[in-house]
Amino acid sequence: MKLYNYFRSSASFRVRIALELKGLPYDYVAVNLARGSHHLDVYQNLSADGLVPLLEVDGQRLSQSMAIIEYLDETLPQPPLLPPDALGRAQVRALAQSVACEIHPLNNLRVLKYLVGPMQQSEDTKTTWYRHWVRQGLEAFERQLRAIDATRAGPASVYCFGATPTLADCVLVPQIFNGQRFNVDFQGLTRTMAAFEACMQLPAFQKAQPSNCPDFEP
Ligand SMILES: N[C@@H](CCC(=O)N[C@@H](CS)C(=O)NCC(=O)O)C(=O)O
Repeated sequence: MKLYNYFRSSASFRVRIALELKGLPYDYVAVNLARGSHHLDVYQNLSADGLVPLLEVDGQRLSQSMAIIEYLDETLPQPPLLPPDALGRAQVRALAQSVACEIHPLNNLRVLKYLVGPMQQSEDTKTTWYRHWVRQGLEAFERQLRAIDATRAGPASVYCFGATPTLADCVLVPQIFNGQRFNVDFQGLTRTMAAFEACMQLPAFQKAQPSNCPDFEP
């Protein structure tokens, strides 16, 4: 398996976590987004959308981090990243999508570059934009976690959902790392940050983090 990715990319980080949780070895192919390597023909010829991550597996190329993670979960079911019941799966997917579909698209590299480039906004405006959408999105995430906790049977959750990490944790943790880079205020997001801290105790999350990537640059 070959993962085209970038140490700082949140969507890539999601897949690296899932690969580590599954114990799957992979070749790390760095695509330097900061230097625009994803715009080069060599990468555009591989990737239809020119984004990372891209997973090459069994002669196929898969894009979109959540689709990749679900593929990994279906083809190597242990340890599971989705609950066994339909309701639980819907709740975990909703949590993951709250970050991946509501927060991340407003704040990824091309959107921020467009703000300060063609839209001629200042770096300060860009940062205000970033912090606003991340904070607002994480407040919704916090409410979602609490609402699920209130109705979920069994012992209190350690992670986003239950006693083992799920797809929701694979998506949350990179968003928190990203928010930390922009000094987002996490005050009051106690349930969310408790899940984040619990994840970061696990070797899989530690190994997948940006500072442990071969292309890491401080
Ligand atoms: N929804 C996609 C998002 C992919 C994406 O936007 N990746 C970012 C890095 S986190 C990227 O390649 N950005 C390049 C750019 O914005 O120019 C996924 O989950 O894989």
